[in-house]
Amino acid sequence: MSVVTGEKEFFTGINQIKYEGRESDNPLAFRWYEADKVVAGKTMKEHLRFACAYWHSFNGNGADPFGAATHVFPWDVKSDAVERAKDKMDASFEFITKMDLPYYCFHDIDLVDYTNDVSDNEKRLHTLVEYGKQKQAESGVKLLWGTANVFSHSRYMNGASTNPDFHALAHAGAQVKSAIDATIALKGENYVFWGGREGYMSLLNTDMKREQDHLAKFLHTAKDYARKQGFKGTFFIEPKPCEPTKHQYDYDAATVCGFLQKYDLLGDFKLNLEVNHATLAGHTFQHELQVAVDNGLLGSMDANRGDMQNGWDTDQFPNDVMEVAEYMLIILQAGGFAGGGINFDAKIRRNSTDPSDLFYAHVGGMDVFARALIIADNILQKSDYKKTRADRYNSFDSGAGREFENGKLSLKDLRDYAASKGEPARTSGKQEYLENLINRYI
Ligand code: XUL
Ligand code: CO
Repeated sequence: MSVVTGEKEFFTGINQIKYEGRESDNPLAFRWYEADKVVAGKTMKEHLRFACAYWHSFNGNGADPFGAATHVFPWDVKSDAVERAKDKMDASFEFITKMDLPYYCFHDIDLVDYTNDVSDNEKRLHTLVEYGKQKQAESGVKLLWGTANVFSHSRYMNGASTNPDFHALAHAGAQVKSAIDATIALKGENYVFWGGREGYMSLLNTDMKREQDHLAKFLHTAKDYARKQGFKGTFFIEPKPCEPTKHQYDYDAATVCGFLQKYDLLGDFKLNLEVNHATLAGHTFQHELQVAVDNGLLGSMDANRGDMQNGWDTDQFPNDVMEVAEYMLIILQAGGFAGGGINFDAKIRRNSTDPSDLFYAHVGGMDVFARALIIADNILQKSDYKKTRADRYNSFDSGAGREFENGKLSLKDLRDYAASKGEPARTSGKQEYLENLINRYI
């Protein structure tokens, strides 16, 4: 990939980030991520399908509930909203190509600021989509997924598609329609629904059943529209248990699996899982991945991490090799993502104010996944990990156990087996042995 800048270079002094290997002491180089290196039959680039999140990297300004913006962006200065948005897109493609990231993801309002005028917003987005087409063609960067931000505007304070006021729901429809149009025009490979306000703050004022019916109807309506426009990609639901609502309807992977089944949405929809959302739901991310894989619904992931001591969505960049290796074990065994990839839904800290900080963050995130991919592949190829796990279940491979799996045994048969065989032997689960494997292959 070659670097693509606009008229002005925004990240001056930083060139394209390259693979320099383990011994390099250059903080702006990859030690593990070698895009074309083949691991387990595919290149790293094909396995990992990294994407840059437009919102955190080019809009998020470091503001928090206690303080104003700390990130001052040189692309955010022109007074005309569309001109400003074009500068931002120049900066974003410069960053993405310097990082050698193959994909990006956006919300509609990340690309250009919106007003309260539906038609004007459609025009603005269309202008940026036309500009984006040129940038994509010049660089080869592709759109992993698009989405609509139907949670920030005050009209969505009671929900978007689950708003008790139909008028607000219709506005969400308008935004989703043009975000789908934009995704299709930019050849987006998937479309995401994250229901930030699709939930409740108090059950005292909420008809939960009616709201969930509306959510499902809305998803069907959006999906039917997109299919009619020729969209071939997958729709992803991104689970999160809470924040900003007290309770979000797309609570976790298992909840969304049940929801998709109940409302006949399987087939078009899969999951976009996020690490920090799993933490908030009281699950490991490995658990969320495994639930998705077991249901044939692993679509994509938002990579980040929370903070062990904080109970909110801190969206930090991933850096824990042990943990990410466990993710990659599951992802590799599942044969990868169904259409999605690894989107860095992560932000640099409020006090990380150098332009290079955004590069360090992505270098670290890409390297930790590349390293984890190699570790997971080694564990699967060289160790007895798979065999150890399979052997735990070998009593079901033949004899009465097999008959039970095939539905051939009655409860009385189970009783007779137990009575005739006495006590089962104690068999170790070998947890520490398996945990040590990861360290052994790092
Ligand atoms: C919020 C979050 C979103 C979605 C897209 O927690 O993860 O950025 O990924 O709307
Ligand atoms: Co996310």
